[in-house]
Formats: sequence, structure tokens, C-alpha cells
Amino acid sequence: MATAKSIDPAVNALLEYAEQESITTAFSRAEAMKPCPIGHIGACCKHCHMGPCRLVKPGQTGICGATIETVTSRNFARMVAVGAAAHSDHGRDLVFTLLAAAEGEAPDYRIRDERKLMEVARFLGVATENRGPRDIARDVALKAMEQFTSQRKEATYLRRAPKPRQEIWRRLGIAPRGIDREVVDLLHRTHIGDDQDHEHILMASLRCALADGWSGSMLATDITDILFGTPAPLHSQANLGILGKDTVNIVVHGHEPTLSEMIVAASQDPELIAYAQSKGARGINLTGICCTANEVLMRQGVGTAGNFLSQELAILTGAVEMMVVDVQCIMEALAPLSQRFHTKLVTTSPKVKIHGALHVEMDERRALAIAKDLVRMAIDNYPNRGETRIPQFKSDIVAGFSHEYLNYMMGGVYRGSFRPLNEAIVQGRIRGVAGVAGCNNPRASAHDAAHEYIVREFIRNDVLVVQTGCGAISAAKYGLLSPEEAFRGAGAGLREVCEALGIPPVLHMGSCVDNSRILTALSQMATEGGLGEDISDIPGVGIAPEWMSEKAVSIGAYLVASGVYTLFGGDNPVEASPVVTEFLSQGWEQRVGGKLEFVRDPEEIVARSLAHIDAKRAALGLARYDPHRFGASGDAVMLRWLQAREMGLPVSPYSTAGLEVAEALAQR
Ligand code: NFS
Repeated sequence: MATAKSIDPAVNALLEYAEQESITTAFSRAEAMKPCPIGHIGACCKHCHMGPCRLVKPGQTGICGATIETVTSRNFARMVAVGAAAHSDHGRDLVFTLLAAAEGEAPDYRIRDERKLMEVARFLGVATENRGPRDIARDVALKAMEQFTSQRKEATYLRRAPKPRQEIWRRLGIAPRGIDREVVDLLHRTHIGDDQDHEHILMASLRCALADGWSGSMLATDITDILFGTPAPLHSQANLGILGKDTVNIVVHGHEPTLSEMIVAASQDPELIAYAQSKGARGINLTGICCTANEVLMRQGVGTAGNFLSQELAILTGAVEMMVVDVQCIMEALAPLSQRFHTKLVTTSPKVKIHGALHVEMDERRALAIAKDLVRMAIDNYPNRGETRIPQFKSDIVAGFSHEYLNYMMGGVYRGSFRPLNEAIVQGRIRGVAGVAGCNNPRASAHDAAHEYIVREFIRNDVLVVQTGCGAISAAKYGLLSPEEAFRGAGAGLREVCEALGIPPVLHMGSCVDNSRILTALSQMATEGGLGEDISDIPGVGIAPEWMSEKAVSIGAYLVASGVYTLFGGDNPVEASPVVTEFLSQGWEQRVGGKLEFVRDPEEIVARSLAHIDAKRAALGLARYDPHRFGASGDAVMLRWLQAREMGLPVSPYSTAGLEVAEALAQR
């Protein structure tokens, strides 16, 4: 049975073991518990204690008279508010760390990227002349804090969007103010007896989501870069096979980089490595899961053990001495599961405790000391390890594509720009761009299947893919983040671009908070020229094939508000109301140019995406996409020629068009 659960052989192997041992996982629990058919489609209102009211008959209302349109849109709004709160609160904690570092209260943190500090300072209007980095960082932190508390003033980061986009937001009254205000405002509206016009609730949802994407998440990314460095491509590996058979294995899981960066440092401490060796281990092996993994992968090259649905499986290997978790996407099931093995589960955030886990609270004033204590504790646990079962699957990856690096790679320090990318789209070498992100969901047909299918289809059709979150980890596991993939799976035009720039056809841009990098890149593409004037003009789409979290809903909503056609796989959480379903699509599209659709079938997601990309190309007056127009140049042809020559085939050295070589190889 287990084989059909995932397309990842490492996951399937461990699920088989779980079944043999009668250990439950999210996969088996999802099978045992069907979703509530009323809540699943948004028809349950439990916002007061007269109910919950289940609106299951045509025209039925709640006790207060709330219609199905009001109930579904309120439920949707609450998801946006929680998602925006989670992303932004992560940003807030980074602001606190930056402030503490600037004020000398967090001695283990420093400004690693002064260049980015200067850039952000200038953007936020902080004076930089004749001032030291710590002084500047302090003011940057204070300015960033204002982005949370401002009552009336518009969010500063909106200015990173193309001008026409900003105007749309202002005209519609959805330009967000302070993040805290927008989250509270949206939650307030969903209380009994408040906002009862679905359009009004859903437009307010866009405003709150914008406060996430263009403020909370964006400043989280900026400040993380300032503190820990702006990512640039580096090599690493992904999947459970990176766990070492004879190393002390520590898994960091959750979302925040603050403690995990210190654990990276602690795991490289020669004294601790010697201590691990004294216990019989070969060394200390740090790996990650979910977005904490993405944070330390992008900057430190730490290997990624898996995405959301792999968290329990890492423990099932029996080879994890310690799993250190912070916030978000951490399954409570980890606690009882870890007790069946020798794994120590440690919660570290003041916001997250799990019954049955050890709590060692993060304190940035002594962060490195805490990290060292944790690593030592993991080492002490190594001798308790029993039998292990590490599936031998791992892939090589290249990750770390910040928008700064994209600029750099397309023109170096002096001429960095997005022009080559825009030109490749204009010419039709690249048909369009797709952001593929988001979670895993055990209710998907098979774990990672939709992610992998959609990404492969996009690159085969010359669509450049950018990824974040668990979607990026999925691609990593299937070899899609390696430059060789351009030769294996990309269409001819995209392959030529990848060869010229030396990049994979799928770019890992970070954690889910780093979807803000995609917004910044889109904004830059829109203003660079050749692709219209606004994000909604760009031939591009946003996809979350296996979403499940409220954060994903907030991301979807801010992409829509930014002008992006956004498709979510899986079921429609507002299905109970055709009116609301239509409003998320056509209603939003008429107003902001982007729309949100829930589409179960991955083939249909690809078909709608390509049709949208082609329609946007046509609207811009660009050349019709022709898959056969390009591909006669580049390394692939050279490689084929070398291969033919090595095989002793009679090919002319002048046959760079490749036809003769291809024919000779085919005849073989
Ligand atoms: Ni995004 Fe990253 Fe993963 Fe989904 Fe959870 S880890 S923040 S919410 S499950 S992609």
C-alpha cells in the first residue's frame, strides 16, 4: 500500500516500515480521518456559540442570518489573517534580533551583509552618511517596527511595486497600512454581526494579504539577509539519504533562521566535533526540514532532509539524535513519535511548546551558548541510537537564487539587470515564468506528485520556474535543481538560456517568506521594459500544487492582489458558495488583474497556466511561442557532438546545427 503514497522512494520505504510497526503518520491518519464534508467546503460557521451552524441546504442561513456567501468568505478571510500574522510575526522577531544585535545585546549576531543594510536603510529613509553599521541597523530595525504599528500610514514597502500597481491598490482602498492593523481589522470583520458583504470581506482580505507579501514577509527577507547574508548559489544535497549512518544527526525544523544559524556554527565547532568523535561518531551532521531548512540551505549550504510530510519520517529512520523545532508547520505527532525512538524533540520558541517535548527557550542574548548546549545534548544522545534505516536516496542541488543574485548573474556588478531575462521572454526563448511554491498535503493523490509533474511540464514547455518553501524541496529531491536538468528536461529555448547563464531551469529562491523575493523580481521585470508596465502584464503564473496551510492562502491572495494568475491544487475551501468561488476568480481579476482558482487536476493546472502565459504574450504583442524556433546552439549540441565522436560515429565537426549528429545517434 505504501508505494502509492509518495513519488519519493525514501518516503515510501519508511512508510512501509511504519506500517509494519503499526506506527501512524500523517499519511495513515489522513486515510483514517476523512475531512468534515461541511467544513472542508467552507460551509461551517463557528464564529459564535449559537452554532456551529452548518449551511448544507440551498438558501439556508446561520442562526444570525449569515448567508453561505458571508460564511465562506469569512472563513477564507480568517485563513488569510492567520497566514499573514504567522509570516509577519516571523518578520517581527527578526526585527527584534536586528535591534538587539545593533544595541550590543545579542553578541553572537552581527551584520553580515552591510551592502544590503545600506540598500534597505536608503529604502526606508534611514540616514547612512558618516554612520557605522550598528547605528544604521538600529534605525533600520526601528523603521521596520513602524511597519507593524503604523495606524494610518501606508506600508513603505509598497513602493517596491510598479507604479501602476500601487495606483490600483490606492484606488481600490486596499493599500495596506500597518501589518498589525490589517490583521486585526480583518479578524474584527469576521466576528458575528460584522462585515456581511462577501465582496467587501474579500477585498479586505487582499489588503491584509498585501500587508504580508509587500510588508511583513518582505522585511523578514531583507532583515534575514542583513543578519545572515544575501543568498548566492551554492551546492548541497537533498533527501533523507543525507542523514549519516555514523554521524550525530541533528535536524532543524520550522521557519526561523535565528537559532538554526547558531546551530550551524555550533555544529562546526572543533571542540564539539571532537566531543562527538569521543562518543564514537564520525562527526556532526546538520540537516533541515521545511523552511528552516530553506533558510540554512540558501546561506550555509546545509542539506535538506525533506519537506513537510517528511518530518515524521526523519525520526522513523532511527538515526536522528535531535530534532530542534521553532515555529510553524511542526506536527504535534512528532512528540509521541520521538518517544518511540531515541530522538530528542526540542521546542525553542517562546511561542511554541509541545507536550512531551523538551523546551529549551531561545534567548538571543546567549544564542550560541544555547546552540552549543543543544548540540552537546544531541551528541550525548548518540550512544542511545538503536537500529537505523536511512533510505539511500539523495540528489545534488544548487540553491540560493536571491533577486540580487539574479541581477548579478545577468550582467555582473556593473551592469546587473533583468534585461536578458526580459529579452529571452520577448524573443520566445523563455515562454513565460512560473512561481511554484507551497506545502505538501497528505490528501493529494501522492506526496510530491503534483509538484514534480507541474514543474517538469513547465520547463519542458520553456517556462522558467522559480520555487520556494516545500515546493522547492520537492524539486530538489527529484534532481530539478541541478544545472544538468536543463539538458535532460528543459525545452530547447529555455535550455539555451540556462546554458548561457549556467543556471538550472528551476531556481530555488528560498523559504515561503521569501516569496517576497519573487514579488521583487516580478516588479523589476515589469519596470525593466519590454513586458508591459505592471506585474499583471507579465506572462507568468503562481502555483501551489499541494497547499494546506493558512500561510499558503495568504500568499495566494497577495499574489492575486499583485496581478498574478494563481492556481491552487487540491480542493476549493469556499466550494460551498459558487458566488464566492467566482468572485475569487472573475471578481478579483476585474479589479486587480490577478485571480485565484482551485484546480484538482495537475494537467489542467498546466493547461490553464500555458494558455494564460500565451494570452499574456499575445496581449503584449510578443512573438507567438514556437518550441522549435530555438535550440540550434549551445552546449547541448556540443555535448551531443562529442558523444557521437566518442562513439566513433561519422559526424562532421561542422555539424553544430545538430541534425546530422542527432540522426547518427538515432541510427545507432
Ligand atoms: Ni510554507 Fe514553509 Fe512547507 Fe507549507 Fe509549511 S514549511 S512556510 S507553509 S508546509 S510550504
